Amino acid sequence: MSVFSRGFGLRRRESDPSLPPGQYLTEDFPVLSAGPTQFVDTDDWRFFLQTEKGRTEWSWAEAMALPIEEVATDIHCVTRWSKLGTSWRGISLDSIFAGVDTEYRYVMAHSYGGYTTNVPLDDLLGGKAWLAFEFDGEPLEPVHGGPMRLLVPHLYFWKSAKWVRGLQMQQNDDPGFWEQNGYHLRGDPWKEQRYW
Ligand SMILES: Nc1nc2c(c(=O)[nH]1)N[C@H]1C(S)=C(S)[C@@H](COP(=O)(O)O)O[C@H]1N2
Ligand SMILES: [Mo]
Repeated sequence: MSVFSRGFGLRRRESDPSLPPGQYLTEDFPVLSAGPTQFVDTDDWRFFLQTEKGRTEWSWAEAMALPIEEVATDIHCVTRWSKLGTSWRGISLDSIFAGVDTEYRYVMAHSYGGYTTNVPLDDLLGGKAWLAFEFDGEPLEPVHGGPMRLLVPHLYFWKSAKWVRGLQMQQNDDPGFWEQNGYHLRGDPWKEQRYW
């Protein structure tokens, strides 16, 4: 009986409509970093937005004064794990970009430690992306990108830059770290945009 239930559960999972094609469920939270974990004190943390017209910077206190949102979302790594129903707190990128004037349509996200990833501006606006500083009701751990990471859950998780330091507007969709190494320029998990 229990064997039958397990088998049934497995089949249901395989056809789970919240799993993008080729993804498998994980219950834990794997750590994937291309380099060493960065330890950035919130006293030293700064966040910049650089456009062709100028630069805006936020201290930690200034960022915390922006509207803070609760985010419940699924996340999908290109290495095929997906984690459903994760909960975060963060600042909408709409708040960061409010009042910012730019003609450029692409963004390069920069991290402490040197990681970069490119994202079209449209994928960061409209309630789709956040600067996240809490996971599961706790301050975001350094291994997962604390004190602050980008959270762009509708794209593969490599776009969610850990230890995010700033965003630079760019005229063209120039590739970031993984994108230069063969990952797709956009990375939509529902279209399986893994590599190119
Ligand atoms: N700064 C930085 N951000 C990063 C990475 C990294 O190596 N450095 N790896 C990316 C990849 S490939 C994934 S899958 C996720 C992993 O996030 P996690 O370690 O919190 O699971 O972070 C993304 N953001
Ligand atoms: Mo990844």
